[in-house]
Amino acid sequence: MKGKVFCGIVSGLMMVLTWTGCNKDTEESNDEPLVQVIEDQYGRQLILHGLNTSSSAKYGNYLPWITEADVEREAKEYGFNYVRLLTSWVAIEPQKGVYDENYINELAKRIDWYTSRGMYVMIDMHQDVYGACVGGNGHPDWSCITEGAQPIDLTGLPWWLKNIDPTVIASWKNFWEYKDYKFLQDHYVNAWLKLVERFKDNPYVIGYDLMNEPWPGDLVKAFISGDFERNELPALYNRLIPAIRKVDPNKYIFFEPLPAPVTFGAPTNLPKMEDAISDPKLVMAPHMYPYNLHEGGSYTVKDERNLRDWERERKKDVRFQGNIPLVCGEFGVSPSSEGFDRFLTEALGMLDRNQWHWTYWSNDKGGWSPTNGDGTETPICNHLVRAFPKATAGRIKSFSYDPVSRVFEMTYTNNPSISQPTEIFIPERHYPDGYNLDIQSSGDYTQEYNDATQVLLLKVSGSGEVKVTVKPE
Ligand code: IDC
Repeated sequence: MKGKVFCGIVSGLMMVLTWTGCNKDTEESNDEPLVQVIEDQYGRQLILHGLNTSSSAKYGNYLPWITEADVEREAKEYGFNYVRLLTSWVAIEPQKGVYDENYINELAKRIDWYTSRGMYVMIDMHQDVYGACVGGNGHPDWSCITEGAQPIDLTGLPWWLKNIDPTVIASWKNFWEYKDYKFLQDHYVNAWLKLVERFKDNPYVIGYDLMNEPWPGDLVKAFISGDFERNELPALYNRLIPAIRKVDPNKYIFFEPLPAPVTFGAPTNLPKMEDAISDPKLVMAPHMYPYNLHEGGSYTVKDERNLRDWERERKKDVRFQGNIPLVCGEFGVSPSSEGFDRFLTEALGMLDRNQWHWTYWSNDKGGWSPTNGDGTETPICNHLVRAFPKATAGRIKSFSYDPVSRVFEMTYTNNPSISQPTEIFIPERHYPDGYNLDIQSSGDYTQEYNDATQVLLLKVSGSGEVKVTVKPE
């Protein structure tokens, strides 16, 4: 019964949001190229693949469960070049105005495990359901202002539905009420600055995900009028972005829309976000969870529609935001869901087609993870480990990898002034009998495969188009 009620709530919300529409009048056209890309310090275009690390960091000592060996495996065996590393406000500022330097040092140690291997770290300020004080995680107890609201019993319902608890609603309402509770957002900004100051000089810390799945207090403003995304949410971003830019003008800043029903493919109402530097480095970082799959069901026709809607709407978003890059910060599926492999094939194909980056939810062992508790792989792993252009000395026109035929294709325009080679990850597991490499280029080229990293290094002269095809023997 409870399940039915909440399905009804969700479907209702989705209809309202679709009907509310979005504030964009850009028309879709399928062949308009994305203009802005994420670049490394050499000017190469990056494509970022990796894992959310970790849900376990929401609790206890707020550190992910990983060891350095797990990071090594991701870099070498899986070819990942990216991580969405969870931290939280409570971990940084457990008491008002008191920062936990010991925690920040431990976090820095983990960050080094990645960055010393040339992997990029995006720091995610995570929360689910506000904070532990109201049954969630992320925001510190001292920031919960519930003003006498009484909790209701929501046991047995999915975790995210706890967001309708009156104590959660009250905490969020006051967090967004900048006029009356200025100190809350001011402290949130300062907690961010603490991290930014610490990590700004590490070129492999690629940027900052301002808030995981920002949730409104006023549900009417969020889901009926759309005003939460037009006012309160950008107001916080417009405090955070200039504050971060004063300390760090270089890294990418990742911002998220209202999570639901954007995650199912609905439009957003976010206005165009402005960076506080002349050459903006903003990245949109929405999540993608088709409804049935997220609740453990199978990949239904409705979910397929969610995925198509998501692609269409996010294309509109990035254009509206000025052709900015996009990272799908979270998507995930249980390997016991019927159709999970078709979902992964379609979702990953869609992300590649748009040159969008991703971090899979999550690396926590078992369940949706690519690895089991004993370290063996789940069926998820073979999907996530795929051929892709990690870094391209030029601009990608298109790339794709077909997990059935195992054909990887890529076309890019070479930029000979970039000193570093193009790096394409070609996982040996998918080419047990070796692979055929075909390179079409008007300029001379040299290529070399590094067995240890499973990366093809390609150096091309001239500024012509280069076409790379990899096929199994
Ligand atoms: C989930 C974890 C689950 C935990 C729950 C609440 O998988 O074990 O009980 O959080 O903390 C999100 C959130 C992300 C969720 C994930 C999967 O950002 O924290 O993790 N999800 O439900 N938004 C949509 C899905």
